[in-house]
Amino acid sequence: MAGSRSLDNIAREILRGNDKGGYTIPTSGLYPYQWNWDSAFAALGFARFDIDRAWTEIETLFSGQWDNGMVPHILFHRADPGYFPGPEVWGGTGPVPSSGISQPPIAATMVKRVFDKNPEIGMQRIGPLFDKIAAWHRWFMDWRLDNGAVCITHPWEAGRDNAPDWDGAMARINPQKVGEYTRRDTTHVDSAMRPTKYDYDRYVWLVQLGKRLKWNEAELLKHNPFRVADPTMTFTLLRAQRDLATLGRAIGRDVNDIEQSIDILRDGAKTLWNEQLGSYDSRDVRSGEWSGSISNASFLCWYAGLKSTEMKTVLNDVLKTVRYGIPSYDPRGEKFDAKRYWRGPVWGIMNMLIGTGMQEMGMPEGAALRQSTCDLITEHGFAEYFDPHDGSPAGGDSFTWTAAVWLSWASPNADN
Ligand code: 9WN
Repeated sequence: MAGSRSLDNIAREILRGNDKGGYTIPTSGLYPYQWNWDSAFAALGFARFDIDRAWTEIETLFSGQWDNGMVPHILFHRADPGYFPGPEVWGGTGPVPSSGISQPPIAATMVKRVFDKNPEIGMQRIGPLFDKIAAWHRWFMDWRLDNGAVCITHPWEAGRDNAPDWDGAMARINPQKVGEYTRRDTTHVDSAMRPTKYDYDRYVWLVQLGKRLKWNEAELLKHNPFRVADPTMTFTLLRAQRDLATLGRAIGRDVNDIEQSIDILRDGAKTLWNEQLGSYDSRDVRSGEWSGSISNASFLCWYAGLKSTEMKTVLNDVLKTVRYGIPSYDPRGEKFDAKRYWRGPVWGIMNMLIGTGMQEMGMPEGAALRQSTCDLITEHGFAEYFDPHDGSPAGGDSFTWTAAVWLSWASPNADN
């Protein structure tokens, strides 16, 4: 087992190794492009040893922002045949070839943390970024709210691609006319750890629909059968708006609009409380049905600044069932699968968001989760995700966000 100092060095090497010049890929082979929330985590990792590079990561991400404010979930800076679906399948309409959907808006929160590390440099870099982040958040507020909760229009948008949360909405899609396509992910990674063909047919069908509608949000609102109000999006945007307001005040901007949106999102978060399940849950806006899913996103309430003793009880019950928390889906649920992507495995990034939320709330569970994430990475490496029972690594390796989580939170040398 490597010591924490040498693990810090390995984590730095992973970030440097995945650096393609101004942006970082999540891992080579499986994900050869710039992903939205991965880059926000990467920036935080870089901030431990190269503050300038941290700012550049976010600036490159926002170079792909669309005229309507949307920041894509993938920027295809340089074509790479190793990933499907690539730029031509998506037909993004922004300044950089891109996908047509977004991802959890954590950038403002990570930018605030990078800013706080060195406010002098932060003051030089934050100005233009503040406006761009505000425009992105406004796009969510304008196009994606359902009773104040933030909706996704594609499972990839939540970053939790094949979570059981979407099963109901996915089942209503008939992907018959999707045509032939070749997946590339299963050439890089064991297919038992990836979404199924059933899921991929529907992912691709939704991409084809969006492209046909030229990614016009008003049209998508009318025609896209997939619209799910999601705790990942709602809690991260609520948190991000708070952090953006703080940054705005620090640089003398008018933050009235942002403050109003905080109230709307706080009310929206209440609509994700599933009383029968006794947990935060996803809500299918088209059918009105609950997903009935206790996922790791359910525990992002504290990160969003919401107190919840009920979720604390749920968390302790879930943690009793695994060696390494927090599983992406409740192991007591029949859809739990310890190895398959977002249907069971543990993700360091989610642990960090949830854990920092708990630490900020003064909950001792936060430090315990940090320690358990430290043990997981120390014993099992910098994998994309892990089996919650035995910690065995899954998905891609030398993974950017796991290295970033280590450097900025899980390592005993990180400032917590
Ligand atoms: C699709 C890059 C991304 C993460 C997502 C994760 C996975 C992509 C894929 O990888 O999704 O966006 O092809 O499976 O689910 O959260 O941002 O690491």
